[in-house]
Amino acid sequence: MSREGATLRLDIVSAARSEQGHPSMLGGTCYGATAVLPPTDALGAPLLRVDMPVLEAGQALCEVWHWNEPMTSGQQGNIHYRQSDTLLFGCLSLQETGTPEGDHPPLQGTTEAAYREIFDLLEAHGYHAVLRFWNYFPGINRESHAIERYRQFNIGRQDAFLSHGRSVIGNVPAACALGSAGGGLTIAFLAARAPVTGIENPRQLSAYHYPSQYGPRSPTFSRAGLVRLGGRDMLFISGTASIVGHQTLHAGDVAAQTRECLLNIEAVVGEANRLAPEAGFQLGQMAYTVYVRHRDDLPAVQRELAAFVGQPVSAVYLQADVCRSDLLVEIEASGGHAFHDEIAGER
Ligand code: 3EB
Repeated sequence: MSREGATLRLDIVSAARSEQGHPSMLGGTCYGATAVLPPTDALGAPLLRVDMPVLEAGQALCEVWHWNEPMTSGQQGNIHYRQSDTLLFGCLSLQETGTPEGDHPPLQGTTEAAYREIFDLLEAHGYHAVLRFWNYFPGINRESHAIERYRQFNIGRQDAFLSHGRSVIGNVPAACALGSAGGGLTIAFLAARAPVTGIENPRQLSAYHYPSQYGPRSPTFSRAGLVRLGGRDMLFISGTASIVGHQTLHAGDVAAQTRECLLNIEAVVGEANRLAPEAGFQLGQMAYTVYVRHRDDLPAVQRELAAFVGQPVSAVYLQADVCRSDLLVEIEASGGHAFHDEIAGER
């Protein structure tokens, strides 16, 4: 059990500040041009480096998780990680390598290898439940071997879940998957010893039941993960897009897509509050990461987010490709009671 009163906090800092480190740093993700990102293991806390333009702020930014329990850091294979008795954050970055036979697309095999390595680590350290996966790789909508790369990724991810005896429907981890500007396959994950409840969205078909028109294997993620940490309920909402049922809505209209995303996030928050009535999750308490396909769409997305959530919104805006070519925006969020106030106090 985590200590009563231990708090998980998300801090948004410049890349330069993240390098100063802090004893409560659990780990995080830095976005920007690779050359200006801090090293992966700055002061022992793992930082995932993602080659992805930061919009609005105009400088590389890091989303850093802080957790006030005693922690230790380590490296196992390709994974850098840091853990307490309660939580483990890890990340890895793999170049895509093909088999000499070349029968499978390289990204599929690299994805499977990455997830197998992650599950090996989590099993060895006794963390069964994953709160969130963050997945980034270049050319997400590009085709090779007669199949779109996002779909190759889905095959490799699902194969790793299956080979580790994990379910690929129902209580699966929350996640996001975005196209970076460059680099290899880069993945971060946050795992807990406490049980995590997968949340689905009543407005959407569960992604793990998507029909085969979106690829031969359905994506393995749930719409959100709910967990109790340090006596508080915390919610981790997956990347959320303008999808109702299983269909993309509002192709070509970024403002309408943003509103639909937010209606989906609102529905997920409603589900979480139904399952944990005492949590009282509110949109205004969440920290948002917003992935915009076209940088010129940023003002419209910001306007819709402010109108829906109210001011001030804690949000990081990034330029990324989204996993269906007709999606223009994807939004993820995390938080819990007092989470946003603590972030606001930090900035
Ligand atoms: C969607 O709802 C949009 O493959 O891990 C969102 C979140 C999306 C996670 C993933 C994909 C993923 O299908 C795309």
